[in-house]
Amino acid sequence: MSASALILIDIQNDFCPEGALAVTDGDAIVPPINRLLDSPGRSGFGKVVATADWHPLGHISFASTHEGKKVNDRIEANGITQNLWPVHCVAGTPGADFHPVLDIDRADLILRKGTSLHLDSYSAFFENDGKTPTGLHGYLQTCGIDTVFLAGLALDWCVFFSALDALALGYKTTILQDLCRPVDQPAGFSDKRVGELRMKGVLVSTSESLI
Ligand code: VGL
Ligand code: ZN
Repeated sequence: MSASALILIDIQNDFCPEGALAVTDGDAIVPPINRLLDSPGRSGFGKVVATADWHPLGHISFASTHEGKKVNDRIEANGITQNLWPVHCVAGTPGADFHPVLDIDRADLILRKGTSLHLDSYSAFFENDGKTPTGLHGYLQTCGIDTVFLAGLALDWCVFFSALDALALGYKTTILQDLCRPVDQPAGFSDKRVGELRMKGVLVSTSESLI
């Protein structure tokens, strides 16, 4: 028996237009995701998981945390390269809320990540040290899930690293590309990331294949 989960990555106000770390057309994925959640039998997903980027003030990923650094600079901290971002998804702020139109009530599990002050977490499975678990793998295993479909923001960061980890953990992993949007800085970066995913064995598909 195979069971699948839909994992919705970081569909939060700060990643949508007008947000602190706005992804172009980030909000455009919300209506088709709602339609997918509404489709008969929820398209057969055993579980729906929604993640939220959820940072404390002064988080390591914020450029403003590091004197003399600016957005898009990189720092090395504890042997990990950290990209620096604008202040975003601060725990408990409106920017960290899910997009208001997202049908979040359909989620079985809401998982917060990036909650450690000194360690970021792009992936829904492991923090950026590559080994501190978020607990998602245990949840999915306990529920008998062996197949995951990923959608959300941003394709070339949190969706990308979540897909890589899912694959490495042994899940059959598919990205629903029409239900993702990238940061894509510099232009073309996202295509490179998607190419890397394909090469490693992640399937790249669209929501049409499910409905
Ligand atoms: C993300 C940058 C910083 C994401 C989160 O959700 O893709 N990107 N924090
Ligand atoms: Zn973040």
